[in-house]
Amino acid sequence: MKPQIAPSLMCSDFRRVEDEIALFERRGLEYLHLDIMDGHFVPNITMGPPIVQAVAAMTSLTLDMHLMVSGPDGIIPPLAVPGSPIIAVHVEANPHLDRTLRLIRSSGGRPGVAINPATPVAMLEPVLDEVDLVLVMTVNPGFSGQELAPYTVDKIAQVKRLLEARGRNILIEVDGNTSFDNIRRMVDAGANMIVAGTSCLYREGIGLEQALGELERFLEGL
Ligand code: S6P
Ligand code: MG
Repeated sequence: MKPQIAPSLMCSDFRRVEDEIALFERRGLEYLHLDIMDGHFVPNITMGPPIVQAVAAMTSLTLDMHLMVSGPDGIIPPLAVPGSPIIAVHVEANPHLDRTLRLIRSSGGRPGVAINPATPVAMLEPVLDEVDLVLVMTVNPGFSGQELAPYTVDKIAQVKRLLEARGRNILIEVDGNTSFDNIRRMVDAGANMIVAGTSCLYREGIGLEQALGELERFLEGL
């Protein structure tokens, strides 16, 4: 199956964000990736519940929320939006990961777990049967436009093997420097959902619609 494209909203041109989201809908995309940062777990701040709610009100795309937030439980209820959103939390951000995943499920979300480049995949093992998505960070979270941490591609393959051993066919999302060359290796390793940021979709000197067409054709040719 063709990998899913999840455009990263933090890379959008906020002067025309509604038009950009409408383009994704017209082209039949299913997901929109929202990066939620707290200035503590990562050294940047992006958006919180009011913006997430405003985006939810303007689209029928499934929101794919990536929480880069220390101790995220308090922010999960205000992120409840219609349409079974994905809410992925970092394994490093919380000593009570199981509780958080249950809270996401009981708030109407689909729980996901995210992992930083330098965190071993073994940290995910206990919760692999509890989540609908694994998010493998291939850059250090916090910013777009960064270099790939090359050793993370093998972590995608490790996650894929662990899931296969459990007979679980869930989303394996990859986030960070998803250039065309890197996407090829990431998909070969097992990724089936690509966060599309500045490396493949929101590119300098090329319109969003044209870039999306190129990305779609590239994925079809894989
Ligand atoms: C980074 C965030 C990502 C970025 C995306 C940007 O912390 O989680 O979702 O928005 O990585 O992509 P690129 O191609 O600019 O690295
Ligand atoms: Mg992200």
